[in-house]
Amino acid sequence: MGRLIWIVVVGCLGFVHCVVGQGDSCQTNKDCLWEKPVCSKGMCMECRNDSDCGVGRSCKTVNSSSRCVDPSKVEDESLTEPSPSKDSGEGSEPAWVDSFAGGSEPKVSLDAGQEMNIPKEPNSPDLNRDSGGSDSAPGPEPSQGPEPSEGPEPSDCKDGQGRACYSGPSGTKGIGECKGGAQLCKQGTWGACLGEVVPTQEVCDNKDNNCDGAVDEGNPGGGATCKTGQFGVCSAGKTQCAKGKLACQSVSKPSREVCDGKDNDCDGQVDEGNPGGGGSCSTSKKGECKAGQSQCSGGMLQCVALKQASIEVCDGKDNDCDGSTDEGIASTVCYVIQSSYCYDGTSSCSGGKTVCKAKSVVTCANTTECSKCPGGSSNYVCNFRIRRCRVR
Ligand SMILES: [Ca+2]
Ligand SMILES: [Ca+2]
Ligand SMILES: [Ca+2]
Ligand SMILES: [Ca+2]
Repeated sequence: MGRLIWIVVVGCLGFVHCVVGQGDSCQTNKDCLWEKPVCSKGMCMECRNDSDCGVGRSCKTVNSSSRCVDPSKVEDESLTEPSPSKDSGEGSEPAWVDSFAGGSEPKVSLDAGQEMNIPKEPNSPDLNRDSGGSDSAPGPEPSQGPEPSEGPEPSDCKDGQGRACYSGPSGTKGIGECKGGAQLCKQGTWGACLGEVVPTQEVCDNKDNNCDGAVDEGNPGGGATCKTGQFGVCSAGKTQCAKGKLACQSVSKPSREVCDGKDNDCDGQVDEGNPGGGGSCSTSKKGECKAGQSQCSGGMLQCVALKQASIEVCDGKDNDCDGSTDEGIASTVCYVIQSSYCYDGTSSCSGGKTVCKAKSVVTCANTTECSKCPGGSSNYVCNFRIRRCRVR
């Protein structure tokens, strides 16, 4: 009798409705648990044959008590009468409910042929840890068990059963980082899908995170402004995902130097070599200051005068760049030969040349006094009779 009580008490631990005796109140079979699945005359009764137990279970009689059991889980009678647990926790299940209880971590075959470990759930009971047992051992009060308002949902799997699983979008499994996992059946429902990898946002890691078949597409994490460390226009860069890492890539490549105030060829020098310049041009100035050459300056081609303004001299040019040629040149005393005699006079600038206009004949007492005349004294003789410097 004690053995029967123990069966009933322990059998009740993992189930919602349980009373000692032949059944609980019911209206239809749906109100009854599968252990006593038959609603008869308003009470849940023990099974009479396998058909009362539904698919996958059979009606087994142990010690004059009939119950629905999973034949694959029942190896001997000791499993139907589990030893009392040292823990008196609520919701404890007989060992034959959870085929993994007390065992090592199960391995479930995956789609790809690989194996993964499925860790046992932390609350899994282990009623087999003690082989002793006593009829008088007190079990938990049935009334302390969970009391859901409805009976368990119809089982959609067999406890202990494993299967491959994947919750990501179709077409992504096996692509990139995505892979399937495995799940276990527990208490008639499938558990979480363990080990699966579903699509995530693409990041720069040389992997296909979103499982679209492309690795690091769309420059993930890139596009920010950065400095490349190079000179000139090659300095400005944007972060770019390359080979799984963000690097600063130059926005502009080196090009031929042009006059723009920038270092186009990225050699550290701006507008070097007078790019685009060197041609002849005219400045806005006058006279000698008008002729110029194009010069790259300040990022622009400018016409720079070849000559600067200078003192006006008699050369037919506008040396001081004021728009007037040979103007304002002072007259000086000069000497000139006229009719073979030396004359002094005053200078003037005409046609870009200094001309000496004879004024009066140079007189002399000796030849030495003719030295100031054009060509010097050796070019003259002093005519003592008329006292004039006459060309030899
Ligand atoms: Ca991708
Ligand atoms: Ca340069
Ligand atoms: Ca430049
Ligand atoms: Ca001049």
